[in-house]
Amino acid sequence: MPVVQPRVSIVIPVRNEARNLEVVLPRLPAAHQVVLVDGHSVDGSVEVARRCLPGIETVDQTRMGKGNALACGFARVTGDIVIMFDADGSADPGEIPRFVAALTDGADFAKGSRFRPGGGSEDITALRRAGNAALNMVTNRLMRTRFTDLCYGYNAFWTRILPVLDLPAVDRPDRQWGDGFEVETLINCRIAAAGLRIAEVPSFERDRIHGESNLDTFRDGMRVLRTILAEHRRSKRTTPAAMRARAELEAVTE
Ligand SMILES: Nc1nc2c(ncn2[C@@H]2O[C@H](COP(=O)(O)OP(=O)(O)OP(=O)(O)O)[C@@H](O)[C@H]2O)c(=O)[nH]1
Ligand SMILES: [Mg+2]
Repeated sequence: MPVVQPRVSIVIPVRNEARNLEVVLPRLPAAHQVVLVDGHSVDGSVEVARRCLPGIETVDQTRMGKGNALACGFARVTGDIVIMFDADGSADPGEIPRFVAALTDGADFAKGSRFRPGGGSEDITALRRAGNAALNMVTNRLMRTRFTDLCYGYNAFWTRILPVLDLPAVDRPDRQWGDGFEVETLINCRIAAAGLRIAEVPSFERDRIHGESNLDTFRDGMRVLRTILAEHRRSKRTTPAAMRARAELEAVTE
């Protein structure tokens, strides 16, 4: 049964983004829910967010890393659609309707792409662009996908597909694979392996407004490569968890 007017939940991982939140939060369109997942910020990010957007829900992440932050945020979602939204000013809130439209038009996963006509970036360095292109190519070869922008954090999906992502449990105390910046690749690969419908949405990435990136090009690039190889192996075997996830998904989409 298609949802005619889907409720949109915006999930924002935040690690010391107080000055950016002041600019970004007032620009968000009205949404069913905005969830800020705090990553041990020491600059008053949570207080600033509550002041700028009184209805915002805030949650502390349980471990370290952007992947764990997203998993904690997804666990709080009550809407029909999840928007993954960075707090640093790179993601344009004006593009949210485009992501929602891709989903209501039939996609399960709307993947932002800086490299589709109409997209772009003023934030990506030449080195990261080259690394992303290489990792993108490896993924497309192994997973038989046609991604144009593997390592991009602005994406959206129907909440009902969450079981397919099978992200690490949020209540485990020890660090899990998928807790770091590899999370976007992990999600892309699992969606593809499950045979879900992916639509790419042209997206323009702006420069981070204040502060510095949390990403380490080489370390995180290697984590992404390991993730692609691991997800390729995973896609070859159907684990009980994956079977359960697919069965659940079929049950809700029937
Ligand atoms: N909660 C939480 N948020 C994080 C963590 N690492 C990054 N983030 C947030 O995730 C978003 C993206 O992080 P960035 O550091 O901008 O990384 P990026 O956008 O991949 O890389 P750049 O293009 O260099 O900015 C921002 O809103 C960060 O505050 C973390 O460990 N925990
Ligand atoms: Mg950024």
